[in-house]
Amino acid sequence: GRHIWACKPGSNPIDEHLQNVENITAEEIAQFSTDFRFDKSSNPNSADKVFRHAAINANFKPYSGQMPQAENPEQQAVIDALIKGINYFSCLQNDDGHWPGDYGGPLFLLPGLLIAAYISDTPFPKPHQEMMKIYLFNHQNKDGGWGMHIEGESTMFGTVMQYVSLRILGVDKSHQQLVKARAWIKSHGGATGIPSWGKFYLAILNLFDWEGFNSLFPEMWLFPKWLPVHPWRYWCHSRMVYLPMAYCYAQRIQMPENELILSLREEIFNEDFAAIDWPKQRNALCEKDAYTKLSPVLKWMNLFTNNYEKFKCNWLRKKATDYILKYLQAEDEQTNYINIGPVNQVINSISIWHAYGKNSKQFKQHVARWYDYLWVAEDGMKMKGYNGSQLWDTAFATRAILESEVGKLFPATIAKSYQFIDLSQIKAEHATHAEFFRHPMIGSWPFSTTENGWPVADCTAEGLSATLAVHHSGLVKPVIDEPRIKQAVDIILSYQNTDGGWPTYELKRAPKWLEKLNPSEVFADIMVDYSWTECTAACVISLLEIQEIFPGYKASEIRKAITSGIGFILKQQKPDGSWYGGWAVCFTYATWFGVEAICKAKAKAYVDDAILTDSLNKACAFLVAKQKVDGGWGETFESCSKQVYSEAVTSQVVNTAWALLALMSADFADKKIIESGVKLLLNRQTDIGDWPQENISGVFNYNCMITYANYRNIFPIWALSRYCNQYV
Ligand code: LAN
Repeated sequence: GRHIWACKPGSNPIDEHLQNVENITAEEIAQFSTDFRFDKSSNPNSADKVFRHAAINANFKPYSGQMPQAENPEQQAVIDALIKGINYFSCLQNDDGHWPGDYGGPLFLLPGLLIAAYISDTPFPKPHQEMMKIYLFNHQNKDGGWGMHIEGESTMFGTVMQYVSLRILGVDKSHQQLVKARAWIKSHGGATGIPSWGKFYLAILNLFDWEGFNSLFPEMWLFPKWLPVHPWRYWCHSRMVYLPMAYCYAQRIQMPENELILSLREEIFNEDFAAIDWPKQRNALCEKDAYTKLSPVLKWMNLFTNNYEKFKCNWLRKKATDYILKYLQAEDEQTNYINIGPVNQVINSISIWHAYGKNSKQFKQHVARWYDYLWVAEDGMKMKGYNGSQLWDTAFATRAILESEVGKLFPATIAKSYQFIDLSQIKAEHATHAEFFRHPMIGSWPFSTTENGWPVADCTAEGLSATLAVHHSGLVKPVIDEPRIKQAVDIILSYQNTDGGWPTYELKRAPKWLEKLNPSEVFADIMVDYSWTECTAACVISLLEIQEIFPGYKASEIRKAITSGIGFILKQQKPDGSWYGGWAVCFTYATWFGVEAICKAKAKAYVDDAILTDSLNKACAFLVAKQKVDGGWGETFESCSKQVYSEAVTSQVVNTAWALLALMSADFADKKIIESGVKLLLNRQTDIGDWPQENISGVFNYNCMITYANYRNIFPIWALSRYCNQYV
């Protein structure tokens, strides 16, 4: 039979095959659910079975190469597991060298895309729609609602967004699951309490009056640049989302009423829609959604900006709107219409559709890119949190495989990943980069692909470290030459903040108090590109590596950068010895980074050795205290949102690997601790060399989780490599 889901997504999954399928039968849908069973109550995380089955069927061969011999059976078991793990993972590698994988998790992305498709009358092909329905239904919680992300408890944001999506996809309101969802919405106060990002999408759909939405004050784009509140200083993700949002707000973009819209107005509100006092709803918030409180300063400012709407100067408004449109089109062009992320992809699409129409070239280019964000797993079709994690995963995988001699048994894998790393380094600047506040990027690496092209500080560091590891292995002829390596170093240096730490995409451009203007109730720390432990550690580590290879290159500058970077890391360490992780779950992740950087710097005597030793001892003591009786470690996503270590019921292979990597890099004296952790990894490995998909691994802005499907392979492989390298 024809299996529309048996596609193999690659770096650019605008899949001809998938797009040209016009229809899907009920039998095929039933077949999908039989082939790929998904049961949220056993684990809300998909194991990426659809892609992995296709890849295994096409590529898998048991390892039949040379077999290194260890001195004793325990060590042999580790070598065997490592070889099996790399062999399996290699068969998932795409022809271009990267590792595709699920990058879903947040539940507010696909609804946005469906709203863009709906208002612009550009529906997805039928099979996509069916697969999306499967996804939306699959992630409903037992109580009838949906969370912000696949592991989260129900929120108004999650529930209303999925509910509206299912209705747009043609599901009847009498469907049992929708009846339950409606009950959840109504018993939690109705959709007036949806957070501001939800209010925005509902306003677009004509399901919320724009009067019920706090002004985004588009004129702020005309502020003088020196003002600390000028939006050019925002964290790029906030900047690039609030930009098209301000356009939509200025234009009051609104779906015309139709039967569905009229019906939805009755379905999701407790009040009579026509009688709702909209201005009163601006700050209304369901208590299930409340994560950050709107600051009094922001409320006061909203009072002013909301009022301004009545007296606004049309000439100024037009000037601001024109500027915003120009800026968002520059972002379109700079990213080849992929955009920096899934949210501005959707809102730029809506803006461009409004400005130029459905048949415009620009809008069609957006629509073509919608498919870059789609992914199919056994839980259905989702929108990913980025256009992928291609470079990031490839760099980690390369370093993981090459950490021991065993990795040299896989030269073809390394040759391919090196090719991807080579291709992904950014080689040119955009003509408009200065005009639109972009950080210089020649020599940098992005998180996903060059087509997306947004440089990231720690992705540059990982790309560089992976490059050096490949060069050191001697497995391939180096093509990333000295000038390119030095460009990467220059970029890393250019990214250091004055506090000694490294940010994500851009230097910290505004003071911390700007966070007071964070208008989102569901994310924290979104206004400023702060320094982070993980980003700092990655950059420091790559600079330490560069020092070994090019000791003469910018020697004193690099030395200074490393010293202040280590200073930042030390300052971030908690009294219990741990570090908080901002980009993965959570303390084990950042503690791995912190420990690794400090260990590597230790040999250099840049910072007082006693201070470093003390920090490492505390970190190791922390990790040892968190080891579970089965030898593993495990955290839940609540470590991120609550900022306290939240132990998972069962050990997690990914957390275990991070803890082991940290302990081994510190060469922790009690080998039994390390061995029991390694045993857990061996016990959890499947026959074919995979590891199970357990809890969700990634996070952003403290409160939203994101899937890293390849982490369950990369980090166990890395930990086993390190073990082989150090102790076998
Ligand atoms: C990412 C993914 C990668 C991540 C690391 C490189 C791991 C990190 O060390 C630095 C920050 C970065 C680049 C990062 C920032 C925030 C992103 C882009 C994401 C988590 C992927 C999705 C997320 C983005 C903000 C999602 C859209 C949601 C909004 C609130 C705009």
